[in-house]
Amino acid sequence: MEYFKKAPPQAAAVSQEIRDTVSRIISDVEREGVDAVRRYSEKFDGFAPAEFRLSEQDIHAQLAGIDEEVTRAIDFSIQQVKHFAGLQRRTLIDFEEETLPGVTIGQKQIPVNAVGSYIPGGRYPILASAVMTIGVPKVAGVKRIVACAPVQRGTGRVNALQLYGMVKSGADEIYAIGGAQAMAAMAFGLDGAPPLEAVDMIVGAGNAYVAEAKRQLFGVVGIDLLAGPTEICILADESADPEKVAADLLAQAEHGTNSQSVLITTSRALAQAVTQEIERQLAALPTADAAGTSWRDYGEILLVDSDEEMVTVSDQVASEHLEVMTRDPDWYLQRLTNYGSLFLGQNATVAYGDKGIGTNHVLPTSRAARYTGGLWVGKFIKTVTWQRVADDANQTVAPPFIRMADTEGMIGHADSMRLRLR
Ligand code: HSO
Ligand code: ZN
Repeated sequence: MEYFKKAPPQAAAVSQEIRDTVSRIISDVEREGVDAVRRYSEKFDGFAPAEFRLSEQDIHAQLAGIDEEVTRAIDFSIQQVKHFAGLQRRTLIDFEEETLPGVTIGQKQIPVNAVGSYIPGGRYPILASAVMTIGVPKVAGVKRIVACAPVQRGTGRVNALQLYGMVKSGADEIYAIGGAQAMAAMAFGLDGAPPLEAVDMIVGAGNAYVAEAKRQLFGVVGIDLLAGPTEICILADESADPEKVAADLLAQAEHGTNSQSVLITTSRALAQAVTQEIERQLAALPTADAAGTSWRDYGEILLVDSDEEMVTVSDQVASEHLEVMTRDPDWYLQRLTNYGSLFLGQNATVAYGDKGIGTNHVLPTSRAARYTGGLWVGKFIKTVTWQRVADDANQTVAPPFIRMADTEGMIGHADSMRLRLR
């Protein structure tokens, strides 16, 4: 493997400063509740309302006059994502089996009772976020979905189109709270009339503070995964169109100034053409400040000798999004093992997945694709187990387990089983 373009070395993503700030916010919200939330909201968002929960009237008023063409587009996204989540739900089955005469063991799927979803503000008011983190738990059968979103600076209001997405995706309660304080509020609950009852799991992407809050709150509540800056990796041979390759690299690079875009190719000519295309497209791209910085600081082009090496190197990169623009994308589908979501062929651009073709856009970053997939309906469902033992079956299972327990000195365990033999 040869670097055609190599990114300069970077400092660690999560600084001690972020860890300490988040830890202080979390313990303040745990101790002081809504007063601490109000203090941080005032400090970070210039917003200190009496009540953070949006009432039906607030929501109604804020949704008046929003662009109908956009709401239809959001509806389309919700439909596709919920449809696919429903198909995935079918793969989670309940079953039981008589594993020994009289011993029946089973598994059962139970949705998490209450989920808190964070809808990020940030550089762009991403409209599909609510679809991914509210629509999907809805399909899972989660009974109560709480949404938190920051207000836009100076307005004291959540983005109206994002709000539409939250309502349409199925949020039961919506709060205008942002940042780490939102994550802590959902995890611990807040007093009030009515109170915000603590949820069982918090999900959704956000900035470094939100991600760090999730990490620190894991254990108090469940989390989905720790989403860092967006990543894209493209595998391309000489058959790929440099214009599309460059556009897709830049599309994810525009997320922020630290998005990682990687091209792995067997073709030096393509590497050259893509490099030129990126400069050409950056010159006209309104978001070139972010995209250009990301490309300069994090962008890489790797030259490899064969299709096999392309697979090996790609599995090491383990990118959040992986595009395959080669003669035979299916060959790669069969062999690649590490990615969050795979986009096959010249047409399947990552942006389709981002906006709601059906797959989830909350995906593993920072090489977490080595050990997990992304957010999906199954993350909101607990696969639990159960067992039942008929009278006669005690004779089969008790003796070996009594022997084990006696050997361990766990006499209480042994006695509880001996009772079943009487
Ligand atoms: N690529 C982002 C999701 C997104 N991009 C939504 C644009 N809209 C993280 O997977
Ligand atoms: Zn994106």
